[in-house]
Amino acid sequence: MAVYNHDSREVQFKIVYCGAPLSGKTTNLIHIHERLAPGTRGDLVSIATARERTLFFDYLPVHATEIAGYRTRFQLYTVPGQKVYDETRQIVLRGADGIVFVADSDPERAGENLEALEATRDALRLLGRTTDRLPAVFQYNKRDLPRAMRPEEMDEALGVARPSFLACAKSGYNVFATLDAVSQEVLRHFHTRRLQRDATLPPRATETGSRPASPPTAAESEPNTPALAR
Ligand SMILES: Nc1nc2c(ncn2[C@@H]2O[C@H](COP(=O)(O)OP(=O)(O)O)[C@@H](O)[C@H]2O)c(=O)[nH]1
Ligand SMILES: [Mg+2]
Repeated sequence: MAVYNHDSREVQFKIVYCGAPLSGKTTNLIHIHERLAPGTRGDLVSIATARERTLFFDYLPVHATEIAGYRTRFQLYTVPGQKVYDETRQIVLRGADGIVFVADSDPERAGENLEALEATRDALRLLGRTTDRLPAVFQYNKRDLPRAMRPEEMDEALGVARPSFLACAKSGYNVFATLDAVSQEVLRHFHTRRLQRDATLPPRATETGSRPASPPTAAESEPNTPALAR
């Protein structure tokens, strides 16, 4: 959930990259890290095994623009796709404000995509989140593969009814478009919730004109944009 720090005037959002093992989640974060100016991002923290598989998670903080006088920071995480890391996935997904689901366009990975999508939904459900309301963006990665599945086939296989980004994380194609889309959706949701909340509350004597409204409570933070809906 969005975290406010009134002292440092920062608001933080957590975006989690999910998807099948080896679908390209870490590659997305590596590209983002490489392309952003050092002043706008922190270090990429990757905890991987010797064979470069993500063991725990990857983490990359990204500073964005100011919203209502607050510096906005996006915390990007990846979760390991392997089934054995169910518990880790759960921990990383806790408090997520938005999801990027990275699907592998390799037809041989179709089953793993679906399995990963189910695992993501299960983890969110266990966290008490309504999965049809969490801002999410689907990225169909590895479009450079000659045998890549057709996007419509992938829509059908994954039950995706909304536009997805066709990407090649290895070259960086549409990596930022994906990040922009999920960030916009998270921000839109956040503002909608704040406006809804402000409309139902009497004005507060302690708030000045330039100070944003106080943060939504956890219960109020459930996004209302359809996303991971079946
Ligand atoms: N052909 C191709 N390979 C990719 C692409 N993106 C990632 N990969 C490769 O897929 C493998 C797994 O990527 P990685 O980011 O570690 O996957 P993760 O397990 O989802 O974090 C690596 O060898 C990447 O180089 C892509 O767009 N096209
Ligand atoms: Mg990884």
